[in-house]
Amino acid sequence: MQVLQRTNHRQFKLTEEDLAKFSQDGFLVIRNFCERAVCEEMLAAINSSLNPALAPVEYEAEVQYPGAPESRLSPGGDTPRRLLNAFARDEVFRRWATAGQVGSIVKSLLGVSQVLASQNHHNCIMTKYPGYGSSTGWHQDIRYWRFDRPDLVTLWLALGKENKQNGSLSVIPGTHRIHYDRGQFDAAYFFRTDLKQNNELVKSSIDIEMSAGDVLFFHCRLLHCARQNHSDQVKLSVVFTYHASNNYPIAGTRSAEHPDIELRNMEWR
Ligand SMILES: O=C(O)CCC(=O)C(=O)O
Repeated sequence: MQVLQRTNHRQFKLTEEDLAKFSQDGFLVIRNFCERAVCEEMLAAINSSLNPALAPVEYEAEVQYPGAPESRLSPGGDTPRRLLNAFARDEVFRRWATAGQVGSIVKSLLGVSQVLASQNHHNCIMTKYPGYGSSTGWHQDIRYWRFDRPDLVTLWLALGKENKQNGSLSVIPGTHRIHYDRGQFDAAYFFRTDLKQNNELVKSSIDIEMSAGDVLFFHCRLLHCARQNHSDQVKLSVVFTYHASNNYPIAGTRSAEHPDIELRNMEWR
């Protein structure tokens, strides 16, 4: 697995080898990218958004993934899956999502000179609760996104431990480069695990274990999934998505609903 250690933000620069690995595998993990103090600031902001859960919230009962409560009225029906609109929730998320250090990495990964952050996709805090937090089947994030080109990068920041026990992500390296037939996905665009051809690919999946401050950058076509949370603590991750400024969202779709956000030439703290 591609794993880098942060040394100094100002000097942080991906090497040719890192870029070749990302282009090959479709993801990149950087350890200790976000300082503890900034993670703590985000956790404080999340706590005040969770008790009570401040709208807009997506509930587990709404997604109906395996393990989710049957309805909002069932036991666990009020379990949040995502605190939506992280941009508008607290200044710390805006600072983080639009920071120069993030921008320079995303630009290198996409091979472009200017990138924008989307308010319409991800832009959320993933809240995976024990008990009622559901698992998410194999999928590509691009499935519901509409852009000129299927070339976006997501930044996933762990605010605590993410491992098999508490519902970490798994990815299948290289799957962002494959052309798929529509029939390899079900009606909801999940990758069908009843097909031998698909299962051959799933066999090469790897688990992404992370600690607070680690980040995962991944391509919007990369197949990934996540387990349920079998620990006794909620798992919290901050997730934003980026695209080249000349990769336009298709007008009239959800991808174009709110304006994209320019990145700054400043650090997050
Ligand atoms: O944490 C999860 O269950 C999966 C999240 C995810 O892959 C997504 O929202 O696209």
